[in-house]
Amino acid sequence: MGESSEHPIALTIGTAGHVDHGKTTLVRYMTGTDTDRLEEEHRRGISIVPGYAELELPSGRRASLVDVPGHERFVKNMVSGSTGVDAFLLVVAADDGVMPQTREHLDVLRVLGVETGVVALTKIDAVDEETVELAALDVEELLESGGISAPVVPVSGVTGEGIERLLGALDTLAADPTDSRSGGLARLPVDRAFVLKGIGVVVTGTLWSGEIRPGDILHTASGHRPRVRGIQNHGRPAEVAYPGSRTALDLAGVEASQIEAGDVLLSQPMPQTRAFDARLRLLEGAKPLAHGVRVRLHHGTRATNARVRLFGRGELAPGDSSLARLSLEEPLVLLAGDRFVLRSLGPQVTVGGGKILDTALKGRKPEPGWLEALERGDPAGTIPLALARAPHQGMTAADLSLSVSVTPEEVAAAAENNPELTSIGSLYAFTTEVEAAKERLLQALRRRAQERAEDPLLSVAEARVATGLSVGLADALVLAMSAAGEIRSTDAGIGTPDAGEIPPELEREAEKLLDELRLWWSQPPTMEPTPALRLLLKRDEAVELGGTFFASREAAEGVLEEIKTACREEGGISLAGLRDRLGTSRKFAQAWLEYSDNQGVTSRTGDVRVLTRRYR
Ligand SMILES: Nc1nc2c(ncn2[C@@H]2O[C@H](COP(=O)(O)OP(=O)(O)OP(=O)(O)O)[C@@H](O)[C@H]2O)c(=O)[nH]1
Ligand SMILES: [Mg+2]
Repeated sequence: MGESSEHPIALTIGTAGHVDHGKTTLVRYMTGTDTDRLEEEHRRGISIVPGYAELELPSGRRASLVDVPGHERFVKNMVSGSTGVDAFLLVVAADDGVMPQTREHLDVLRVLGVETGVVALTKIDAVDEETVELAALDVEELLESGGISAPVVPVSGVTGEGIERLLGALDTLAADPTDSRSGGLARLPVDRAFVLKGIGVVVTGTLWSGEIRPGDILHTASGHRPRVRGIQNHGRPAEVAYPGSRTALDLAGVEASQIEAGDVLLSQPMPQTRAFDARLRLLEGAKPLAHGVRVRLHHGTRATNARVRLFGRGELAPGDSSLARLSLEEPLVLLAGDRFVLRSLGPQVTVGGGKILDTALKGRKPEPGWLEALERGDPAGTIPLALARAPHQGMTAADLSLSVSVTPEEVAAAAENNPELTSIGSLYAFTTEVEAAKERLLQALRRRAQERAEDPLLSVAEARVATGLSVGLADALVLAMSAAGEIRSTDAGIGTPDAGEIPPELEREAEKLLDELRLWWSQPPTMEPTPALRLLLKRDEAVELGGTFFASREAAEGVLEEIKTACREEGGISLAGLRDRLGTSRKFAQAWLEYSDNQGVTSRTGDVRVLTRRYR
């Protein structure tokens, strides 16, 4: 437990090398673990699937070793095992020298961005010194051609000769804290999923980023939400799975049939991607790659067929690179910055690979300028470009982290150093956009205050509709502007700072109108609902009759009294009866009777109104 908290970013080392060159033997010598777990591996004397062991280094630091198979038929398993490793342990048998999968594995590692490591020149007990020297030269040449520098250590996995030096060299390797660029997202590509009797569903993998703790709810791409019951790291219970660590999870809430090797467990739901834009690199030894060709794409512990579309060229030459769009036959959970490996479909060999630049294509045409900026990876350049794609919305630091592969700190620094960027609430947006949005919001509120001085508040939703702001930006603006006193925010809605105070002119107008209504009494003229009238209605000083007549509250009460009296005296009142009592026209009598019905004073039986029970 002590060790893991001292080294929260775990070092993961992946073996590499041609079949039978002694990878598993070396791992067993160094760790005491036989990584060939399968009966078939023992029977055939070769590794088939990746195996895992813990290695204690001379400094006391612990590393995870991933032992991959060397046979050419299992390169796909090697690719899956090598995903998430920080460094390589390339094993070359001194009696055999550099062989095809020595090269192919090194190619895969380079494509995956794993360029540091150590070479073990093994089986030195079985050959003379001269053969060891020749093999060493062979290896040096291979490394040089790949532009890689790594110590070459002669060893024997049988006698243990040279192992101490090898461990010393491995101890100098650094783990890559890849975590911060994914905004804290935990991602675990599953390499094994099985059922343990008495425990349940167990999955294993190398945690790419983020942290996982018991009790966490994780998400699969197919929508399952397993809960983490327990965590193990190399067979020991662990409180936390740290980025880079070898992780076994005991899961609740998921059936064995719902999760398999190749799935990705995530700390938050993520959309799957069917196409992405990338920088694609073709290996020196590969055949030219034609526009439109189908290939096998390996990402994490998953592989799918894909079609390659090269941007602005018909063919990619060996050793060359191009921006390209890859369309997948099966969707995958991908993030900008992820590496992928491409293998040909015909003879299945590794032909190249690359780095994902953009997964959020949304049907857009390729934009080389944008992709080149993403590729340069300079936050000061990419953040404005990302914002420019939906300028009215703004983006959170987490959105930006996921879409252009920057850390939240880089987002904050970029916003601080660039006056064109502003942070508002949890959003980042262009200063001009924020200013314009503020102005639009204020205008909408001022317009409302003018048109409806008696009811000047808008709900946030109404304000959004009126201004066309996104939900996130509207909420952030409302919070920021009300905190700054630029708008007034109440439970009833938002308004200009002085919203709710009735302008004196309107007050005077309303008073004048009320006087007129009182004079007209039961026979008001038809009128439009002006602000002054609406203010009287809101204050209950005026009432509405059938939508076209408005009378003073006193007149309405007087008329209702008249109706009640008539009913009590005569048992009911007809239209003509009320017309005569009020000395008015049928039109007004009709409107008042309907008003009386609506107020629950009378109800209609035939041509006559009678008092409702309440007023009898
Ligand atoms: N003499 C000698 N034999 C070795 C040494 N290392 C491995 N071997 C033998 O070489 C054979 C292959 O060794 P493995 O460790 O299985 O080779 P591998 O690289 O893991 O093979 P794959 O995983 O199938 O690619 C076995 O018979 C080992 O006993 C060594 O240092 N000296
Ligand atoms: Mg092996």
